[in-house]
Amino acid sequence: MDYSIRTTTATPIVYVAMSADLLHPGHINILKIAREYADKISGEVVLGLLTDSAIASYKRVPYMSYEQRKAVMESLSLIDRVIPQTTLSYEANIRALKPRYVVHGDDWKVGAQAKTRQNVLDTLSELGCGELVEPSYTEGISSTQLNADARAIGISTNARLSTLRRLIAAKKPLRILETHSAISALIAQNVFVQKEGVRLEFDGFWSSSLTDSTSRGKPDIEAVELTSRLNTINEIFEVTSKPLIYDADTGGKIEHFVFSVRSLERTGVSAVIIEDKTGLKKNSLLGNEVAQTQDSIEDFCDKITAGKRAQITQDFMIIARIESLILEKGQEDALRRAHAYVQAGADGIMIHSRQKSPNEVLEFLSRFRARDAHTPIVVVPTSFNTITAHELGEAGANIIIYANHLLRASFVAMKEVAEGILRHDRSAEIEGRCMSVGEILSLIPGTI
Ligand code: SPV
Ligand code: MG
Repeated sequence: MDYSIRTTTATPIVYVAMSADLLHPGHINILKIAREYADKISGEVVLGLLTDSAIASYKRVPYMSYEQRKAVMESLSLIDRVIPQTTLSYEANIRALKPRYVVHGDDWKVGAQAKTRQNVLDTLSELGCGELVEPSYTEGISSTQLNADARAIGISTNARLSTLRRLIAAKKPLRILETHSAISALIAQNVFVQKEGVRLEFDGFWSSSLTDSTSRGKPDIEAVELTSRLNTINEIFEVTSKPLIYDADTGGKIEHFVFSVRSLERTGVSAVIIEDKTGLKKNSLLGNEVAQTQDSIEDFCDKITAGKRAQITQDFMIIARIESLILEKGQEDALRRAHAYVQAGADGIMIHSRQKSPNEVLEFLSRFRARDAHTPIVVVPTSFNTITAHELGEAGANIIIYANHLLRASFVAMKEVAEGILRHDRSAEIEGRCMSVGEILSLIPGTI
């Protein structure tokens, strides 16, 4: 998208920046005040509308796209012009526009936005062009509350499905967490940390064949059928709003895969990953310790193409997973396959590795990106777990999947508690290892 802005204007400017995703009376109040200031100086109100990636850099991707939000805001008579603000920081736009006034609610004096505010003050003072106006915050209404209410109402199938593509366009890397039940998905949905003023949370869920099988006490050999796995996903979707990526193993026979694609789309799954293996599939982390056969490039391309033809929505993604490094076939083979799969219609590539070091994945990323700057790349750093998601993103990966950690963590905790009850012949000693019943009751909406 072209985000260039017209900077030269003789008319004095009142500048307001907003996400304007859930427009409410608090926004209108700010805009009315900006309008009054503009009218006093015969100026114009310029809205710096935060782009999707500017918003995604500090919170969830907005419900409405930039273009949709722009259409809404341009129709307001309070605003003369809408321009993009491509970062959370106002600095670039203030330097370009040299506004007479910048208007923002006074709520940003404390908390995560205080740094942004200070930067506005510093830039205005350096340029000597204007001043900051801070009307008092409108109590009783906020985007955060509206967002929480919207979440409680739920999300439509299509809105959830399409979120993944929007996230990929707006943010890098995405962090995706394995979920094998509604309760594990609730954790992945709600957990967050605040780091240097930025709220970090998981962007979506991974439905792992390994943990979906393990939680049913079955081996990871495509033994759990799609219907059973979709039941779990439906339970997850009942209580969450984030997008989900589905691990479809080999995708099965082409004739079956086309039906799976439609079932996944109908459920609201955003992407399916199929791996280029054939015959009895075993878990990749076993590598060549077990017999595993890689599919031919031609046959796997046919599967991708058939899947792409079968899908009904525009947004559903088919991601091709390359097992060449797992099966020790080398970089050349992995790269040849990656480019062939993209040619066949794959919407993304997953490169897998079971090395402790990230080096072979980093080499793949750098060589693939030299020829293809845009196709999204997925990595699963289960073995090479010392590299951070941020570093993998810098190296060219778009999606980082933490593929099995919630199940592995719960197993350790459950075993310890079960043994503790036997050891002490009562539960008093292990209470501290358990969530309290009170917490359980307050965790799930609708319990009380
Ligand atoms: C899974 O989570 O089931 C995967 C990733 O396919 S891996 O187990 O590393 O093969
Ligand atoms: Mg799997």
